[in-house]
Parts: sequence; structure tokens; C-alpha cells
Amino acid sequence: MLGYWDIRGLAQNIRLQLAYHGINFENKMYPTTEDVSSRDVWFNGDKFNLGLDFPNLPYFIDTDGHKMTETFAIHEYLADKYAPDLNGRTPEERAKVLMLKGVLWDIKKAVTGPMYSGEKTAEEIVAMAVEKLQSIVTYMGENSFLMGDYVTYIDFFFYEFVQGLAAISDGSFFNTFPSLTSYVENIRNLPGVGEYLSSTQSEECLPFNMKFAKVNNWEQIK
Ligand SMILES: N[C@@H](CCC(=O)N[C@@H](CS)C(=O)NCC(=O)O)C(=O)O
Repeated sequence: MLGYWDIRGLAQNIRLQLAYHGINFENKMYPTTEDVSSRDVWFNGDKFNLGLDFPNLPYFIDTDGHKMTETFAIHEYLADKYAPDLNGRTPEERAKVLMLKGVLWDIKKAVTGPMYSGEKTAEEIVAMAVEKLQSIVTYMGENSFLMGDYVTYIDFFFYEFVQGLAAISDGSFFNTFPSLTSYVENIRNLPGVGEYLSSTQSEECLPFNMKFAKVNNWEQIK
């Protein structure tokens, strides 16, 4: 079971990886309406009742009872268990995946903050993201995926990030980084992923951020 808010947020990347592994998971979603009390279902309900060591969202509870939180720990656990190459195939590759994880997390945090606070417009946020992502796009070059011609778990995270930026830029993000157009297609063509995205179970129609976010919120997605 994957637990998260009823948004894409930090969970869609994990949902995509689960789909890639062919796992038919329970997608537990906690409500986040504009009414703050809606979040009590998590904060005053499951949060401290599931036996999680470090209660947070997203969490993952495996069929054997193993329970965990932390987005990247979940990515790495699933990779270890179902497709270890997703963590990188050698110590050097694994180091690079970790490096990309650190860099992309910092950029995503920097870009997501203003979406919630409203201190920047969508255009300003995209401009900031473009500046920060230039090094990533250069690093990727003509690769099919971030690390080369093979997928790693950080691709699911980056794909989601790119999708979120495309959604608030009316596509201009892809004009700036045309190579990301084929990148997105490469992810969608991965086994399990395309099927998941086009299935009725797909959560792709969910908003990226919570309803109270000033940019990229429910209204803009509709
Ligand atoms: N370090 C955690 C951060 C998780 C986090 O910030 N979760 C936010 C949503 S993005 C939340 O609302 N958590 C619920 C809580 O604090 O109980 C991770 O990477 O998973």
C-alpha cells in the first residue's frame, strides 16, 4: 500500500515506479481540500496509528508487513527488491544516481516553495527552474534517460518534475528544452508505465500540488 495525499506531489513518481515493477498496489489517498480539517484523516487518524517509525507521507507498506517512509528510501527499496539496476548497476552509477537525487531534490524544493507561497508567478517559477535545470539537461545530453540508455529510479522523479513544469508553462518549457520532449516519451514507453498512465486507475489527472498552493493548483489543472 502506498499512502499519500490525493495529489501527485511526492507520490506520483513512486506510483510510476510501482507500475514499472508491475505491482498492483493499493493507492491510499488522504483528502486535502481547502478546509484544513480535511487533513485530520491523516494527521489525527492514520499518522500515529500505522506503526510507522517516522510517520510521514508518502509511506509504503509492503505485502509482507514491511513499513517505511521517505520518498527516496521507498524508491531505493522497491528497486532493490524488484529491479536493482534502477539504483544503478555499479558503485559509480549508484553514486551518480545519488548525486542526481541530491541535485534534483534541491531544485524541486526551491521551485515548489514559491508555488505554495505565491511569492512568484508561474512564469517566474518556470524561469527559475529553467536556469537551475540547465546543468541537468546538459548532463543528460542525447541520453534516453538521465543516466544513459537505461532507466533509474531518479527518472521517475525527474519525469514528474518535468510534467509539473510543463503544466504551468503551457508547453514553453519543452520549447526551452526540446530534448525533454523525447525524454518524456521514453518514460511513458517503459513497460507498465504507459499502461498505468492510460488506465482508469491512473492518477495523472490529479493536481500536482495541494489545493491551497498558489501556483499549479486544482483550478489550473482543470
Ligand atoms: N522527507 C520526506 C518529506 C515528506 C513530506 O514533506 N511530506 C509532506 C507532503 S509532501 C507531508 O504532508 N507529510 C505529512 C506529515 O508531515 O505528516 C520525504 O522525502 O518523503
